[in-house]
Amino acid sequence: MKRIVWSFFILTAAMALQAEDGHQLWLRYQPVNKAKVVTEASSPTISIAKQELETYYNGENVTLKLDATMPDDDGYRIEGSTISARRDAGLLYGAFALLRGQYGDSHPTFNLRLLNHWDNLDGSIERGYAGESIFEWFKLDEQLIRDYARANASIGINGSVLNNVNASPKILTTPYLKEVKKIADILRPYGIKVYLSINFASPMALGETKTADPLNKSVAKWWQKKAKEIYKLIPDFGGFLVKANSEGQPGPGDYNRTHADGANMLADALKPFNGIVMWRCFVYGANHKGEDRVKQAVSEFKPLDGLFRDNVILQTKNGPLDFQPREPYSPIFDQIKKTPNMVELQITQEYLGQSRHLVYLAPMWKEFFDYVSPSQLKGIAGVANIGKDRNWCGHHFSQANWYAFGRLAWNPDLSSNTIAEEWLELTFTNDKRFVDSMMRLMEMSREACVKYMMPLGLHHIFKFDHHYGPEPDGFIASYPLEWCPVYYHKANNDSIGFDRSHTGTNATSQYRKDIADMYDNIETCPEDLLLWFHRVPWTYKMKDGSTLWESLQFEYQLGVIMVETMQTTWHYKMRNFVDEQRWREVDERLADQLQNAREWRDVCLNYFGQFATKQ
Ligand code: GCW
Repeated sequence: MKRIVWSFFILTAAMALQAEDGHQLWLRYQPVNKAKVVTEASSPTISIAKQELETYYNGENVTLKLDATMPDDDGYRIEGSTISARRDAGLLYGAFALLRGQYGDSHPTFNLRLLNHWDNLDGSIERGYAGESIFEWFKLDEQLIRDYARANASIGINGSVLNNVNASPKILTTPYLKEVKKIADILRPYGIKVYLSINFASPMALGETKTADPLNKSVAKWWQKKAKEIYKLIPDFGGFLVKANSEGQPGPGDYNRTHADGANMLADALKPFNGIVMWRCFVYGANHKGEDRVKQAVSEFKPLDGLFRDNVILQTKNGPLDFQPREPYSPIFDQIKKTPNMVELQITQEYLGQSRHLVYLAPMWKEFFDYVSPSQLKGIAGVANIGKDRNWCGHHFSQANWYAFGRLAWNPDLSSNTIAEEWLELTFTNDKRFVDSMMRLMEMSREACVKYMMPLGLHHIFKFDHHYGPEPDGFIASYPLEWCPVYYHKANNDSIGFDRSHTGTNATSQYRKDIADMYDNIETCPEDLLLWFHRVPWTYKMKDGSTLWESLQFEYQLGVIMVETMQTTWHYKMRNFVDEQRWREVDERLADQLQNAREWRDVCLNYFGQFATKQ
């Protein structure tokens, strides 16, 4: 009897261990304990590479070799059963590549491949849809942080900004810095550096200076001392990320100083330790109040180009507005030539159905790289979608966006399909019947989202503040116009759309010549950005001869049909390929997504129809 109970217990425990709750991400290798790893080099990073291979590699022998003749980056070479790299992080990346079955030479396109966490010190996450922050101050779950580090290392991410850009000054106090050090110590062997977002007014807010004026000596001194303290605890600390004079955050503008004055003061404090400042260009409503919001970043930063220290990088969102499902690229990337640029992508789906909708973002990011060459960029940052939810990202398919971000940060030439295929095989099964269908489904998911949320270049018609559902009639007189949907679509009985051509705000002129010409002319402007750049009569003839109003109805309807296809495919055809829990959780969310897509279509067409059918 006793024995039966005991074995029952073992059996259920084993089943519980195998429960497919998504926590293992794309790292579901089974231990085979077969490989013998030979290496003369040693470091904590190499030990991790060795352990991964010895546990999970299904081959006999692997040699890990540091090779000083290789290019000085995080790349690696896998030849036969030997992995060579210049740096030990390269050996770790090579080990994960080998586990994925990849061979040959591989070098990262960007040296800075960073996650930006918008995590607050109280555990909440701004625009986070997967539970609370994994960075639990003063009660760190070290194993969770280690799992996080391993997942990042497996896709080549090499930096984490731990806290929200709307930063609390408290992060720079000694007790918090000691906690940051603990996290840095866990991340380091995985090749990941720690960075912090800082509040520009920190010294003043903490009561240690009377002002935060960047040209004030006591302020600069405070930052120098703070840098010293940080580097004593964390010798390889990466640097600061700064949101200044934006959406109510303090900044140098509060003292009539420029962004360059502010960034340079911080850069000087970090310089002796090789730290960098990533200064965000997401600014509007301050110095250029009243100007078309999509123009304000260029207006603000272009005159400062060339005035920044060499350890300052300007970090700009991919589009000029705010992480909409489809935006043209930000013209900053055409205009800022003397200062290094970084692009900020958003992995967390603030305006793309959050963790309720299946939207694979790689096609959107690839679209950005169609216009902005990676060679123009020094680095890439992704606003993370990670939280304490058991499956990390809230939606099993949102994990694909974390994965895709890392893979594109390493190699932006990879196709979104290739990445989806890799991820599906690692995360679910390599059964072709599943993988082929799901690749198609993932690839169409972003276009579906654009169609049911913002067809033909409509934008910012999201519900106020939480940005989840539709609110095309949104207007609250006491809010800045730039937060009101009606300001962006400007629908009336004649027309709809925002004229950003030379007859309007002339935002098109901020682009390089060929692109400016293309967007400016209604005939050559891509139809999927038509209402972004042009004000168009409802009766306007589209390229296929239908009217604008007919096309708008068609697009909304098609968006819904695409989600129906996604939902139907998963519901009726994928069940046999996926474990019960993950199948059910995705199925429930797809049902919600379909309902939401219908709501978007109905609310928007009802609203716009009031105008469109008036002629
Ligand atoms: O997208 C908007 C978000 C804010 C965010 C801001 C920014 C962190 O709605 O929540 O604040 O952009 O990027 O600074």
